[in-house]
Amino acid sequence: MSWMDAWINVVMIGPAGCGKTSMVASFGRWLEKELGERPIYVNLDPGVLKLPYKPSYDIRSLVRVDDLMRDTGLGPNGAMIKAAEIIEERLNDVVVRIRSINGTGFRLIDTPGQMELFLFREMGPRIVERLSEGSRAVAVYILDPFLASSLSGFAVGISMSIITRLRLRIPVVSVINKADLLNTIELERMLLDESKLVERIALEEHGLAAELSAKFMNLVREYSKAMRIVKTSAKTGQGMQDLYNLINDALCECGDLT
Ligand SMILES: Nc1nc2c(ncn2[C@@H]2O[C@H](COP(=O)(O)OP(=O)(O)OP(=O)(O)O)[C@@H](O)[C@H]2O)c(=O)[nH]1
Ligand SMILES: [Mg+2]
Repeated sequence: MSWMDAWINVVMIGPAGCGKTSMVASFGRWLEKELGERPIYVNLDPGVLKLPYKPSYDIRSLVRVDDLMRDTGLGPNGAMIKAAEIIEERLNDVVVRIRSINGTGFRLIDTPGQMELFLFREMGPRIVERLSEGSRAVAVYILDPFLASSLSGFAVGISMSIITRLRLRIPVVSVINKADLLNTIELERMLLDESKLVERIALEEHGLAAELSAKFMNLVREYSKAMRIVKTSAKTGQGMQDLYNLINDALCECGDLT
């Protein structure tokens, strides 16, 4: 294997507070302990205050949201956008620094709390494209566990993972995190059984919402045939082997999960 093939970039993405940072730490620890891997950790969130892992590259060496708020008087959202602009201006430098870190194996990438800054601006797609050159990459879309506890919410979560696929142009796997906290509905079973799905939608939704949910779930089911979703807990470590398998499958030449 040449150094060019050496990295597997794993980009953690999902809505604010879904557990991206915790997942980077938890999955990294699992890789170290169970597989003897030596992953490197990359923080791309300029707004985070405390990290539960030791980053080999930290975007806060370039820009910090708290400093920007103090120095410019901007509020948290304005400062976040300003930070994204600064990162975009220096993007080449950021990529060169990350690529210069020696090693092989997993590069675990933590992304900003506000997912739209990473996905809908140029920052995310461009960084991912540059880090993927000569390496492999997969995004882990972390579904909001509260959304995933209803069918319509689950459909919204899955649609975001499809948008992630479209924007980052790499395979995406989905997990429902915080499994230790919530009773997520039996999604897998329901996705496979249309009559149960229709029954459930009728129970949860009414009128136009029911009609829309049913149509949307059909779309979701089409995708879900090729997409396994696992439940994880970044807190207890539950589901890390499943996540590893999912990532492996997504990277396997025989199948692109999305
Ligand atoms: N119970 C439980 N709590 C979790 C889990 N994963 C994360 N948390 C908690 O959820 C909160 C947010 O976790 P983070 O890892 O900071 O989430 P994030 O997506 O990085 O958050 P932002 O970057 O601020 O958007 C923290 O209080 C975590 O301790 C989990 O699997 N179970
Ligand atoms: Mg975070």
